[in-house]
Formats: sequence, C-alpha cells, structure tokens
Amino acid sequence: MLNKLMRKKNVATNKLLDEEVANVKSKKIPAHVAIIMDGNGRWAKKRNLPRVAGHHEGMKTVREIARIANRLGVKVLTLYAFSTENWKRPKLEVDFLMRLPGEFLSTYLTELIEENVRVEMIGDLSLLPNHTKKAIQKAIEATKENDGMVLNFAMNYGSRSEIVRCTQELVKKAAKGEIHWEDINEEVINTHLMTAHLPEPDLLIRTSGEVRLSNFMLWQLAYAEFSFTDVLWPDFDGHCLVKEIKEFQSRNRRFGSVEGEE
Ligand code: V07
Repeated sequence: MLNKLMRKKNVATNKLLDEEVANVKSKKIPAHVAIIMDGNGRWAKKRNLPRVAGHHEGMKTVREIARIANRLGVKVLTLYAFSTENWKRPKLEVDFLMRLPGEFLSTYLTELIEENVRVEMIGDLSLLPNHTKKAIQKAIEATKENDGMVLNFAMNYGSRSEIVRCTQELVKKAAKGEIHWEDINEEVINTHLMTAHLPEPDLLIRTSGEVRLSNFMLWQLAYAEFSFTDVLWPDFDGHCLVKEIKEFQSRNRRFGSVEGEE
C-alpha cells in the first residue's frame, strides 16, 4: 500500500518536472554549467551520519543532475569533484572519495553511454591512485565517440596550478622560438588551459551557502553568472536545477539591453 502511494507520488513529481523542463527549454539554456558541489558533510552531520555518507549521497545527486542537465540541452556540465586542497582531509575520507569514481561508473556508465554522454576530466590525474585512474580512463575511453552532453569532472583540479602550468608551457615554447611573446593573447592562453576545447561556463552554481570560488576556474568564469544557493548538494534535485536556469534566463533578459557594454 505504502509502495503504491509512493509510486503515485513519484509519477506526479516526475510529471511536474517534465512540465518544468519543457517550460524552461523554450528560452536560452546555458551551454556550459559549472557546479561546486558543497554541503555533503553538513548533510551527513544533520543526520548524525559520518561525512562519507554525505559524499555517497552526493554521488547519487551527480547522476540525477547529469540526467536533467542532459534533458535540458546543457552541452557541458562541469562538476568540482576533488580539489587540490582536498588532499588535506583525513586519509580515510580521501580514500573513500577516491573510490567514488569507480563506484559511480560501475553503477552508471552503461546509462551514460545510452544517453550519449561523453565523460571528460580536467585536473592533474597523475597523482590519483591507480584504481581511480583506471576507472576514469575506462569511462573516458568508453564514451569518447559520444557527441551528446559532456560530463566534465574536475578531479585534483586547482585553477592557479592550471594557470601556472599554462604559463610554463608558453614560456617553454617562447624559449624554443615556437611562439613570439607579442603573439601571446587571451585566445592563446585559452588554448593552453585544460578547458581548451570547451566553451566558457555561462553559469556557476555553488551549493550549501558558501560564497567563494575556492580556486575553481578563475580564468574561465570571467563572464559567467554566479548563483549561490543554501541547498546542500545531496538535497539539490532536478527542480533546484530548473530553478537556477530560470533565474539565469531572467537575469539575461534583464541585462540583455546593455549586452556588450562590459
Ligand atoms: C565525488 C560526490 C559528489 C559530491 C562531491 C564530493 C564527493 C562523482 C564522482 C566521479 C568522478 C569522476 C568520474 C565519475 C564520477 C566523484 C569524487 C567525489 C572524488 F569519472 N561523485 N564524486 N568523485 N563526490
């Protein structure tokens, strides 16, 4: 009986989301949405659960949000999964986090392939444990021919370190005479960042109420709209994403008339 009631509620909720999705799709959808997935630890604490339970729940949210973003017609979804700072956390928590890509992919890779999603990464993958690297490489390889939404995970990513690497490469090229210093411009820098092949993010969302960038895509976010929500990442659902995109659309309309004045 309870099951039946819950199914009924699910059907009603899904229908509501379908309508919301159709509604928001009639206006401009941001091509690239980037998300700082914060609040997993806080979600767990509120329930007297260990922090890792929050991370695990957050992993399920990743799947849900990727599904809705794909349905909305988002071209690139970048998710900040692990920062260069996250190594400072307790070893057991880091070990747990490093198992999440493997678990996520063994559960969802088949579906992602069916949905024509291409899995990509930014960040320094060389420092990840071998089992994590293997899982990630398998997903990249298995989805490389897909031409639908790009699900781009930032893993061991830090924006300043990305900019340092870019600078080193350019100076190396200059020293070899492959590039002239006067030819270095914004476009050249763009093509030497890890996001070279991606459009710039149009919308940045950070969950859980913190209002900081925490070393995330500093160069790439120069013109993005920013949204900070109090919702904790494990509680962030399709309705929340639709709401964020609606707000993005209304802002674009408000400032549309002065576009180009920046
Ligand atoms: C992680 C779950 C989401 C909230 C933020 C922290 C915990 C999915 C992945 C993942 C990464 C690469 C990949 C497939 C899945 C992941 C980490 C943490 C380190 F190819 N969620 N998630 N990776 N969390």
